[in-house]
Amino acid sequence: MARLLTDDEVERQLGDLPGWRREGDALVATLEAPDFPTAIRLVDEVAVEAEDMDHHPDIDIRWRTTHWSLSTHSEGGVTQLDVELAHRVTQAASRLG
Ligand code: HBI
Repeated sequence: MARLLTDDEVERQLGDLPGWRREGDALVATLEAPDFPTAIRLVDEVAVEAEDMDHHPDIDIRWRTTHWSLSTHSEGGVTQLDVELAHRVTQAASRLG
């Protein structure tokens, strides 16, 4: 089971995650897609990765804008699972353009 990361560990790993920040017990990011179908494709791609990880994001979808909040609910904060999922969201977004 993933353990809670210390504040320093989170800050250090956010250095490799441009566009992401710590907000309370979650890592958050707001991403802009070129259009609504691309925003939905991003959510769809991440859904497959999240299911594979058995670790799921909270997503707010508004037209081309998706807001992502990643937290390990069972631990009540940020774990390495959230960092890994943030990388996968970022990679999927860069693949989709
Ligand atoms: N996803 N973000 C997130 N946080 C969790 O604590 C979590 C999850 N997906 C599944 C899950 N916990 C558990 O139900 C399974 O790991 C058993």
